[in-house]
Parts: sequence; C-alpha cells; structure tokens
Amino acid sequence: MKPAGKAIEIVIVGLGQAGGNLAAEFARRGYRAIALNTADTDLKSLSRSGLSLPEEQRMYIGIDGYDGAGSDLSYGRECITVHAGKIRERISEHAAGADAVLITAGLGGGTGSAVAELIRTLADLSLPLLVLATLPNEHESGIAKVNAVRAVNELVKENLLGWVFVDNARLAKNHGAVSLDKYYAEINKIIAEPLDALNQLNSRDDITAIRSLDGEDFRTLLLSGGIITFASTTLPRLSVDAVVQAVRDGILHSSINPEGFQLENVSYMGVVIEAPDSLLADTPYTFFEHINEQLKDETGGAAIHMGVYRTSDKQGLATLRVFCSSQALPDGIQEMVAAAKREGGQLRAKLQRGLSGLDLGEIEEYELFRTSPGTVRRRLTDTSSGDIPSRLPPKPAPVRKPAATPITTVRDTTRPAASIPPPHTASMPDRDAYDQLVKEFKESDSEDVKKRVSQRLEKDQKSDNSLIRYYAVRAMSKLDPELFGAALQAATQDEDATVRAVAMKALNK
Ligand SMILES: Nc1nc2c(ncn2[C@@H]2O[C@H](COP(=O)(O)OP(=O)(O)OP(=O)(O)O)[C@@H](O)[C@H]2O)c(=O)[nH]1
Ligand SMILES: [Mg+2]
Repeated sequence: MKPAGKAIEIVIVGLGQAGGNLAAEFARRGYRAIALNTADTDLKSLSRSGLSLPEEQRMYIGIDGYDGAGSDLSYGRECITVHAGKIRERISEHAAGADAVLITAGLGGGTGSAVAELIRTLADLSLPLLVLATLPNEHESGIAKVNAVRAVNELVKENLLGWVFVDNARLAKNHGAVSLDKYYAEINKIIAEPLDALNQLNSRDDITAIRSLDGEDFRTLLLSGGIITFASTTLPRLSVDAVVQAVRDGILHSSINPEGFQLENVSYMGVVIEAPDSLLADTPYTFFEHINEQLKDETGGAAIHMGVYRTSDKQGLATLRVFCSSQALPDGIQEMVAAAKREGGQLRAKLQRGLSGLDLGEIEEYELFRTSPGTVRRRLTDTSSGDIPSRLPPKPAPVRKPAATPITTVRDTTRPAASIPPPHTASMPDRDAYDQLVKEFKESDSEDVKKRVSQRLEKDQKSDNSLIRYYAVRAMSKLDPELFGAALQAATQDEDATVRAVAMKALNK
C-alpha cells in the first residue's frame, strides 16, 4: 500500500553504517526501511536520536560474531553470501508491493562496498532495484578509495533501474561546519530531500499545481534506468534563458551528486518550478513550451517532464528542482578513479616488496571508463551516447600478481610453527595469509605457535607499509584485543585512517 502523501512507494534497504544511517533518515520521512550490517555496534548506533531505526528493522549479517568488516571488502561479500537465504527472505517480505526498492550504502568500507553482492543475491526476486551510494571524502584512506572504485565498477555492470551517486566530498565542502556529532544526520537529510520532495510534490499544502508533474511522471523518471542526479536552486526571475542556464549549471555542479553531469548525456529529465504569483504574473504562457523545447534540443531529444506550481514565497523567489538520468558516468567519478589509482600507486611505490593484497593490477584494469550503464540497461535502446570512448585511456598491461607468501594449510603437529613466514619477506602477504595466521592461532594448542603468531602480528603492526599494518591490526582484532592491547593502542595513532578505525573498534569491543 502506498504511504500517505507519497506518489509512489519506495522502500529502503540500508547496507553498512552509512546505508543504515540513510535508511534511518528515509524512515524519519515515512518510508519503510531496514538496515543490514556486519557490525552489531553499528546497528546499535541506530538507536540515537536523529539516526534511529527500531530494533526489528535492523538485521545482523556478520559471521562468527565479528563486529564489522573493518574495510575488508571480501569479508563484506562473504557475509552477504553466507546469509544469502535469510537476506532474500527478509527483503522479499520487506519489499512486497513496492514500486521501487532503494538500496543505500556508503562506498569505502567493507560492508557497504559489497553492495553489488547484495544486488546479485536479490536477483532472483526481480525487484525494481535502485541504488544510492556515497563516494568517499578526499581525506579518506587509499583503501577506502580503492574499495569505492571497485564497488562503482561492479555496480554499473548490474542490471538496475537507477544509480544515484552521492559525493561526500562536495557535501563536506558545503556543510563542513556542522558539528561532528550531528554531521551525518544533517547531510543525510540533504541527501534524502530531493527524492522525497519530488515524491510528495502533489500532497504538499504550501503549493498548488498549475501544471503538475504527477506520480506517473515521477515513476517514469525514477525508473528510467540511468545515473540519476538532482539539483535545486532559487531564481529571482523566470525567463527561458535563466531557467535553462540554471538547469545546466545545476546538474554540472550539483551540490549532492558528483561534478560533471552534462546536458547532452541526459535521457530523462524532470523540471519543477515553484513560483510566487509576483513572478508567474509576468511569465507568458509560451514560457513552458519554450523551456521544454530548448531542453529537448540541448539534450538531443531527452524526455522532459515539467511541472509548475504556485507558492506563497514571501521573498518573491522561484524554486527550481531538477531531476535527470543520464547514460554516462560524470567526470567526478572519473576523478575518484584517478585519486584511487594515485593513492593506490603511492602505496605500491612505498612497498616495492610486492602487493598482492591491494591488487592494483585489478584497479588498473578497471573498465570503469568503458562501461556505460547503458550497456547493461534493459529499457533504453540507444546506448551510443552513453559511452565515453573519447576519454578512454589506453588499457594498461595488467600488473602481475606476486605469489602470496606460502603458508602451509595442512596442519603438521610435529612442526607447529613452521608455517609462519617471517615478516617483510620478498613478497607481501595478502589477506588470506593473515586469515591463516588467525586460524592457526585459534586452532593450535601450542603456546609456541600462539607466541610466534603474536610476535609476527606485533612486528607487522609497526611496518612501514600501511597495508601490512592494516592486516596485522585486523588480525589482532579477530583474535584477542586484550592480548594485543599495547599494539592496538599504538595503532589508534596510525597515520592511516582505516588502520586507526580498525584498532579503535577492536579496543572498544
Ligand atoms: N553520507 C553519509 N556517508 C557516510 C555515513 N557514514 C559513513 N559514511 C561514508 O561511508 C563510507 C563507508 O563507511 P561505513 O558505512 O561506516 O562502512 P561500512 O559499510 O559499515 O563498512 P565496515 O565498517 O568496513 O564494515 C565512509 O568512508 C564515509 O565516507 C553517513 O551517515 N552518511
Ligand atoms: Mg561499519
């Protein structure tokens, strides 16, 4: 059943902490929402004012009681795979009868970045899926950026009805003065507002329709299949040129979505003008038609849905709301890819000892610039405008993955410690190697083995290489945070934000 005051029923599924916080914001606005997380601590934080979701709308999907993915994308994916059955069951119940299912997630951590795995898990349910994903801030670690780029690359290949990318860096620039304790609650309001505003346009008491953008128009726009961007601005007067210019600037420099959406890539557009009588009285009847024609012209034939509403704005200003879907990734996402490559590259340059864990080879092989969502979309037939071939970099030769540090998987009780490689050997151990250390520590009865694993992890926590420190700290957090108290304490001062976060979380357990 459609919720009161909304044109269409959108239900929300939040994944990871950011996803859960966004789900809570939509719930505050009257949407049905649930949050999935690998961390019980994050789910519990959804009882705070401003970011709250009742307990029965939270679902723990961690493994073995671990608290969060600690930025480990493979673990995030694994959690979803392990709980696939119960996730499908829960979401199918939750989404019953919905016009659209919006999955919210923050890209950068290990849980939200696994959002494509969640989408694949839900594929059999044939739900009308959209995704709203935040991109990391500039100050976030290289690991967060690499996770985010991988997630974007996976996401655009999924068969979805729409993608909304949110640029956390732009939001931080404009709202960075908000206090730390209220920051996410505040920016999540800003993120949810444009979608909600359009969905409840025709139930608002403060505006009356002159020409309405109705619920079916909104449904067509939202489910048109493409990268969605929003913009809103105020205008002191209404003229065709001023409105078209504001639409162009608004989507090029959206304050929520990544920079660089171009009018010529837009395939569907909704334009809503809310204006007081003082402005409407001076606006000729043909205005509406002219804007429509000019936008159609500049977009190369996009479907334009327009609405004009009368408001009682005291300052005499008109509000312009723009919603459009485009078939090309905006420049802002390409910049993020460049930053991930750069910072991943710096990390690699620091290492020189091998980099199987971060796997930059894969990053450099990303097809992000090649893959237009148009190639996977099911509705639009003309995908030619969606590709960005002119900006394609030549495909670099794949970087060969160094072999992972050999770790014996067969238990040899006569030589209990033989499988532990020395730190800082020629090639850097990857995540599996550290998982193996955790396993050996847990399964071994030998004090000698436990001691050698501990010494190894403590030594690696001091490594010059942030990825080694990250894996070591993550392993400590899976073992006994008390035993590794001193090392974890030291790691809370680490120069890498992700290492600090994992250590803090372990100590708070
Ligand atoms: N807009 C917005 N962004 C957020 C919020 N919380 C976190 N983020 C962003 O989302 C990214 C991912 O962080 P989390 O959501 O905490 O990570 P996670 O998905 O829980 O993953 P793990 O903690 O590794 O299990 C961060 O790098 C931030 O950029 C939020 O409430 N709103
Ligand atoms: Mg988390």
